[in-house]
Amino acid sequence: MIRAARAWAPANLALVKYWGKRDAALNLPATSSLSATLGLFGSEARIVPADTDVLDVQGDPGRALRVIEAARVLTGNRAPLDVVVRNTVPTAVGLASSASSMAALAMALSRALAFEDRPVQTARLARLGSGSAIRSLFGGFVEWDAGIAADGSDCRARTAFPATHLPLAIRVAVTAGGPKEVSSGEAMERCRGTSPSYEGFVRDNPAVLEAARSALADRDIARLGGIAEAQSLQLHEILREASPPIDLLRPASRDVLGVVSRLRERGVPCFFTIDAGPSVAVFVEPRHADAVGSALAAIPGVVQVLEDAVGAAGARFLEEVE
Ligand code: 2P0
Repeated sequence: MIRAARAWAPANLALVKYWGKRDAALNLPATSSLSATLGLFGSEARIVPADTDVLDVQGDPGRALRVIEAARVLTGNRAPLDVVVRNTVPTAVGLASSASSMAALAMALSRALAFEDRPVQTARLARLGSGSAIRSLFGGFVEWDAGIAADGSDCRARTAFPATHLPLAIRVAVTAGGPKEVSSGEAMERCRGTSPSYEGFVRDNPAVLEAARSALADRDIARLGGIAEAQSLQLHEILREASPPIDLLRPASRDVLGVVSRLRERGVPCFFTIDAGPSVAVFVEPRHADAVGSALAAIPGVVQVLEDAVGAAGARFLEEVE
């Protein structure tokens, strides 16, 4: 028996980065991370009973199949499913569409296959689809512990601070369309195996996370921004150091960094973060969001500026199912 189910999950942006796995089969991260959940951009998953499996997933269907198979192993329910997953965030430009889509899918499966009273299992399934998806289950500023247990039982995520603790607007400078050439999972493995500074990145992670947590507790945008920008630059340095090198940034991405720095010199409290793609997200006090948006839109090579903010809520069920 399958119940019809619909779920929505927001995307998230990493301030302290997850990069590399301590266990690839269980998809356990080598580093703990801290992210901000978005308010508007995300993904919707819809599941209805079917005669045979139908999978219509925007993005990588392999990830979705992994999550569905894990849900079937968990419940023993192998009834056919009609699954649709749609993103409201551009796919594969480094805006965590796999995070929101896999979080939405795991949520929808939990209702369709009746394990919604087991949130730890929903979190495990989301993480199997995409590591960072576990963070999209929660709202506000989210911490995801790498943990040390071999079975992943201490690899958990939670809201560390609600969105109201430090209200921030987000403007995303989209600098290129089209899918990424290297998947995050493959890029992580290459960095782990070949980038000289990867080991230091992992070693420094607990201290970086603690500093970010303390900056957030103090509502100190300048300190938090310094950490997020350093993490982003370090991530992309590790990528360029890999063999063969991975350079995900475009000239316009680098131009955005210069504009953010000039805005800050003019007294606008803002900072950037870049995940695994060429787009750059800028966090800013809401009263300065329009100024940041206009400055980003004026940069040649910025094809679109997305408007969002740190969101209060993580993944949730949508009640009506057509
Ligand atoms: C993050 N990223 O913390 C980091 C920073 C991108 C840059 O997590 O292999 O799709 O599915 O666990 O979660 C993107 O990688 O990787 C990511 P998998 P995922 O958000």
